Amino acid sequence: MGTHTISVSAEPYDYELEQGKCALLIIDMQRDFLEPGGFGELMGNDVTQLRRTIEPNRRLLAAWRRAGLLVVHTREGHRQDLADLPPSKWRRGNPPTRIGGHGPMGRILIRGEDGHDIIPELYPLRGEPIIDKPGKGAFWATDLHAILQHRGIRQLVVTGVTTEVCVNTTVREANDRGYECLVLEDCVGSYFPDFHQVGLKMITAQSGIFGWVTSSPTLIAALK
Ligand code: TIU
Repeated sequence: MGTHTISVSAEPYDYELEQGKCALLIIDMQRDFLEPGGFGELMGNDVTQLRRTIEPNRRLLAAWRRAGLLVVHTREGHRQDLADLPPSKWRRGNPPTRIGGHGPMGRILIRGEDGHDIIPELYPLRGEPIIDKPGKGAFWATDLHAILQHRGIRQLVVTGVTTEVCVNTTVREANDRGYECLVLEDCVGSYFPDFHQVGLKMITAQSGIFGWVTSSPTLIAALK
C-alpha cells in the first residue's frame, strides 16, 4: 500500500489516486432500494435501473479488497422508535406506505429490518465500517468524517444509489469537508436515466466543481 500514486483516466481530467489516502464509499446498496417489493418499488420506481449497478460494484469491490484498501458502506434508515425521522420526511409524497410502515421485507427503512440491510451481492466483510445515516448525505448526523480522519483518508471513490439523491448529496458534503471524490458512472444509478446523466454532469462541470467521473473497468485496470 504505502503512498503509491496511480493515475486514472477520468472526466474532466486524469485523477491521481493516492493509495493509503483513499477509501471506497458505497452508498445505500440496500434491499429496500434495489429489490422488487422494497420501498423504492412501492414508491412506483423501476428497480431495474438500479440493479444494473450490482455486477460492476461486485467486481470493483473484489478488486478494491484485493488491493487491501479501505471500504466503507452506508445505509439510509431510522431508529425503530422513529425518533430521528423528521416529520417532513415521513409525510413527503403522501405515500400509501411510509417509512416505519410494514412492507414485504419488514418495517420500511428501519435499522435491523431485512429490507434496510445491504444486498447480499455486496455484503460488508467484518472490519469494514457501516455508516447508518438518517439523511441523504452520508456525513450529516453520522461519524463518517471522524472515521475517515482517523485513517488519514482524503480521497473517496464513490458508488451506489441513487446518482442524483444520496450520491450527489454525499459528494457535495464531502467536497465542502476537503475530500476529493471520484465517482464511477457504471457503479451509480438512478430510477431516472436522465437524472443519472445530469447528476454526473453536475459533478464534472466547471472543471470538476464537485469531483471526477470515470468507469469501474478503468479504475480496476489502473489498480492492477
Ligand atoms: N439512497 C438514496 O438515494 N435514497 C433515496 O431516497 N433515493 C431516491 O432516489 N429516492
